[in-house]
Amino acid sequence: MERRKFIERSTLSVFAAALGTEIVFGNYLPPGIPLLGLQDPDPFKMFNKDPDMVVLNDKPWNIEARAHLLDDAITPNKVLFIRNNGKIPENIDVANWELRFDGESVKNPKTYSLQELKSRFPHYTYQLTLECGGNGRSEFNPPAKGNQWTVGAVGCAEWTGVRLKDLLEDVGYQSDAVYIGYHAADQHLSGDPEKEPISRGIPMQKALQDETLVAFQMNGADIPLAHGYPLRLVAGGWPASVSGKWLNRLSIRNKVHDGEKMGGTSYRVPCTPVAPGEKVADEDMCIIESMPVKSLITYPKTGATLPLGRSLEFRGHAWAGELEVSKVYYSIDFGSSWQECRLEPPANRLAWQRFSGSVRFPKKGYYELWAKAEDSQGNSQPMVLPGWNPKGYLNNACHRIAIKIT
Ligand SMILES: Nc1nc2c(c(=O)[nH]1)N[C@H]1C(S)=C(S)[C@@H](COP(=O)(O)O)O[C@H]1N2
Ligand SMILES: [Mo]
Repeated sequence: MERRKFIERSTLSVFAAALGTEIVFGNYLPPGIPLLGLQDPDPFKMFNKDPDMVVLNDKPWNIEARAHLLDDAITPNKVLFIRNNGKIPENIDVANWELRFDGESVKNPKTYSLQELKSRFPHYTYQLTLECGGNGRSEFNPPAKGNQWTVGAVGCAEWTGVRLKDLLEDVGYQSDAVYIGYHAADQHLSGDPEKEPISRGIPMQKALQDETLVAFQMNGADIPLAHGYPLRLVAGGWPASVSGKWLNRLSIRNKVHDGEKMGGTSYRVPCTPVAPGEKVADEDMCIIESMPVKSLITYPKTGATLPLGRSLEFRGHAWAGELEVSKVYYSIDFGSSWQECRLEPPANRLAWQRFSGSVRFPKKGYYELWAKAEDSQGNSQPMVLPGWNPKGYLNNACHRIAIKIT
């Protein structure tokens, strides 16, 4: 029998990981037959996620973390949020997976096999912060349609792959190239094969950064299925929607990429602030690029109690899109006074940074611990909601947790 007729081993191992056990006769599974077990109604088991995560939508799957789950420096798969616009591809034939380069500005269209990508180009590993542009959407008023993310659509996993710039150099492109658009193997919810759930991208200068990867590993193993197996674009510091999962084609464009969810109110905000609820003309909307400065208290969990006289050791992460975080402050008096936290440098550019502090409370009672980060250009997180926008993007308001001193 031809080997081709069977599902590739490494695909099986990803499915096996998702199912939490070996697929005993997996070698005999013909391609095109989806595994029943992958339609498991228990999303936590199916995606190998912590049961403390919160499902916001099941068609498509959208699952967020809670602040205290995100305490690790490198976000493990168990707690990394899932944001899907369409259906996760089910019949991944990794042996025949290809990445094609095309577009108006490509010198000559070129296709690489996954194997070629891995063997022909040097590998790089970076910790990269990916935050959904809609993280924090639930707080906007008037409310914005879409997944009602609170604070957990962010993570900083370790990604390994080849540099997009190395691939672009190898492919060759004309001097009029301005944008890279991605295309992927996930399917539109309507089932219409002509429609793409999402096809976004990045300008050339972001594509050519050292840290912009075409990745095949997350946290030292094959990328989990829900996060883009077997190949993913990863461009840290920008809305995670530009990091195309299940990547199979990159278009080198001579204009701003016009794929699905590049226009209208998708991942675009008013170029200048507007009043909440105001209608905004299409030409006054700008594409979101670098994400704004933000922080998250990951320890303790909100609602923690502590005896009077003990100091609270707290910690979290701060990030600032393309920039570095220069300071993080905390307050226990509702922002009336602020103290500086300890702050560590990032593991590499575009990785989030650990902050920590130690605080004593003056008497028994209810307190809130607030955190506020500032980036290297002096931009600071707002205390309350930042500028309203039609789809509720870019909420980088201060994070706060409740503490009771007994
Ligand atoms: N092919 C594809 N890529 C995609 C998406 C998608 O639906 N399909 N969602 C995007 C969005 S909006 C976000 S926020 C991130 C989420 O990545 P994660 O699910 O690995 O956390 O993937 C991006 N890449
Ligand atoms: Mo997103």
